[in-house]
Amino acid sequence: MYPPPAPARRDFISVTLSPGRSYDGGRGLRRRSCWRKWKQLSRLQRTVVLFLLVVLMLFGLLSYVHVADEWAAVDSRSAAAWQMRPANPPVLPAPQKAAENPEAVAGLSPQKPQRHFRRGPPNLQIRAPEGDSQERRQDQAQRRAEVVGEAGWGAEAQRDGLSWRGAGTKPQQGTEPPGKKAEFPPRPSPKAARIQPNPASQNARQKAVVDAFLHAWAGYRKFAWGHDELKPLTRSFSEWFGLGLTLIDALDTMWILGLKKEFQEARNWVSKRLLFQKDVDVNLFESTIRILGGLLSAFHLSGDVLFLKKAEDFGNRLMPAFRTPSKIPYSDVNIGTGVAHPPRWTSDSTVAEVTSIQLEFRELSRLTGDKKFQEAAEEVTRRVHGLHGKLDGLVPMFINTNSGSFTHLGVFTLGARADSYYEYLLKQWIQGGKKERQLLEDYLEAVDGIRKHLLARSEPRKLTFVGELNHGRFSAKMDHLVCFLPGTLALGAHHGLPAEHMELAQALMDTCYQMYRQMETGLSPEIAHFNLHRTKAVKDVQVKAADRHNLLRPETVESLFYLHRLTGDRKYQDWGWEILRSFNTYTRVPSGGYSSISNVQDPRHPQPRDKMESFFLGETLKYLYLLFSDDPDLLSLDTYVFNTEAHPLPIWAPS
Ligand code: DMJ
Repeated sequence: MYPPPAPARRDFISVTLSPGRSYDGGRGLRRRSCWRKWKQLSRLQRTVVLFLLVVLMLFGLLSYVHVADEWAAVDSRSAAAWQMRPANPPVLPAPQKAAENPEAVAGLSPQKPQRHFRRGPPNLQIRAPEGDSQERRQDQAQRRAEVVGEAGWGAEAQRDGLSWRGAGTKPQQGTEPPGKKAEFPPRPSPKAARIQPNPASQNARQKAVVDAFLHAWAGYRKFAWGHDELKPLTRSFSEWFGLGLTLIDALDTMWILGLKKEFQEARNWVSKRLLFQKDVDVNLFESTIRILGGLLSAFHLSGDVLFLKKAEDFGNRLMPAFRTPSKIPYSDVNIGTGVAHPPRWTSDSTVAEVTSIQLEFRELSRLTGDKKFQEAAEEVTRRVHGLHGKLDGLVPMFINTNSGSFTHLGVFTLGARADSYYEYLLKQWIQGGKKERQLLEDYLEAVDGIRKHLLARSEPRKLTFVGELNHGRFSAKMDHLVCFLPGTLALGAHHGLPAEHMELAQALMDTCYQMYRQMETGLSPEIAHFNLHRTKAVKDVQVKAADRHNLLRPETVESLFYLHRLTGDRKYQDWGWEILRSFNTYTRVPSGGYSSISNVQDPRHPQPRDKMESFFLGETLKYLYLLFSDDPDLLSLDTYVFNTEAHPLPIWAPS
C-alpha cells in the first residue's frame, strides 16, 4: 500500500520494473532487459527472490488442495443428503481396522497413573474411552431399540436358527480364529444347540441345584435386584461396581439350568438398565471375568446379540487400563471417565489379574473383528513370558506397571494373586486350537515347577497338597483357591498332556475333598494348613482362627466337575452332593439367598456373614449342576473352555 522506502543499505533488495516498457517493446528486448536487471542483483538478492518465489508457489499449491477437499466434502454431503437412509441399519458397527502397532491405537498411549478418589467432586472431563459422542449414543439407542424390543428379545436367536430348547435349524459351523475376518453380524457358538435345558431331563441332584439356585435368586430378586451382591441376612445389598454383578454373572447359569422366565427377566434388565456410562472405578480383572465373560457366554448360549453389544461397549471402556509405560495394565479403570490407575498404595498389579483376562479379550476381538482387545491382552502374555524372577515356570505375585518387572521376588504360591495365571496358560492354548506353543511350554514348565518345589504330603492320610515357597522356605499352607488345580490338570491331560497330570489331578482332588470332609460343617475353610508331622493328630487339615471362613467358593466343585466328566468316576458326584447338602444346611438363609459364613468348624454357630458372592450363582451352582449331569455333550470340553468365572467360551477350532 505504501511506497517502499528508499534503500538505505545495499543489502536491501530493489527490484524496479519500468511500467512504460513492458509490452510495447519486442519479446527479446523485454527478456534481455529482465535478464540484465537480474544479473545486476547481488547473489544474496537473487537467493532471496528465488526463496520468495518458492514460498509463494508452495502456498498456492496448498491452498488449492484445501479448497479442492472442501469442494469434494460439500459434494458428498449434499449427495448423501439426497440418498435414502437404510430402514434397518446394521446392528453392529463395521469392523475397525486393527492398528499395526498397538501403541498407536487411539487412547492407548501411556497415561500417568492417577490416584483414585472414589468420593469427591464429579470429574469435569467425563469422556467415554472410545468417543462416546452424542451421535454414537443416539445410534446405539436406535440399534438397541431395534434389537431389544420386548417381544423381540429372542428374535436374533430365532433368526440364527437357535431356540430356547436348542433345536438348531441351521447347519453347524466351526468357530473361526480371530486372525480371519470376523463375521458380521457374528454368530454365537453353534454348539449351543447341544444344550437341552429341559426340566424333564434333569435328575434329582440337578433338580436340587435348580432349587438352590431359585432360592438364591429369589433373595437377590427381592432384596438386591439390579445391585451387585445380596446381603441375605439384612435383606439388602452391597455395591462393588454398581453394575448388577450377580445378575450378569448368573445369566448363563440360568440358561443352562433351563430357567427361561428368570433369564428373560434378567435379560430385560440388561437391555434397559445396564448402562456403562457412569463415573465408577472397576477392577480390570474382576469385571473382565465376571461382566465381560458373563455377557460373552450369554451371547453364545442364547444367540442374543444384545449381550455382545454390551460386551463390546464394556470392553472398550476397559481399554484405558492398558495405557501404562510397560503395557502391563493397571488394576483399576474408571469406565465413565476412561482414567485408569493402580491401587492407592502401590504401582504394582497382581500377576494373576493381568494374565487372566486374555480368554475374554481374545474372544471379544474374534467376535467384533476389532483386534485391539486381543493385541493389548496378548502383549501382556508376551511380556510376562520373557520376565526374570520365575522359578522353574512359577511366577511371583506382583508386577510393576512402570518397569514391567516382577516385584516381591522369591514368594511362590498357586493361591491368591497367582492362581489363574497357570489356568489361563492352558486354557488359552486350548481356546486357540492348541497351536500357540509358547503358552503350552510355559504351562508344562510351571507344572514341573509345582512338582519340584511346592508338592508335599500330609500326615496321617498322606494327602498330596500344594504348599507355598517363601524365599526358599516351604510353608504347608494351601488356599481353597488352589483347588482349581485338579480340574485344570485333568483338562490338560484330556487335551493330550502327560498322563501324570491326571494322576496328580486325582491326588489333589482327594485333598480338596478332605478340606471339606474334615471340617465339622462339611465346608472347607478359606485356607488350610497341612499337618506334616507323625503325631497323634487325627486330622491332616488344620485351620487358623483367621482362616476358618467359607465364602461359597467354587474351586472344589469346579474340579469335581472336570474329574467326573473326564474319568466317569461317580464318587466325584457323591462328593459334590455332600458339599451341596452342607451349603444347604449351613449357609441357606430362609428368607432367600445363601450367605458366606465365618466359622466352618462350629456347626452350631457358623456365623453367617451376610454376603452372597456373585460367583455362588455364576460358578458354584453351575459347576454342581454340570457335575451331576452324565451327558458329556452338555457344554462339551472339546467345544468349550470355561473362563475362570465359569463362563463357557467356544474353542476356536474344536477337535
Ligand atoms: C472367582 O471370581 C474366580 O473363580 C477367580 O478366579 C477366583 N476367585 C473367585 C472364586 O473363588
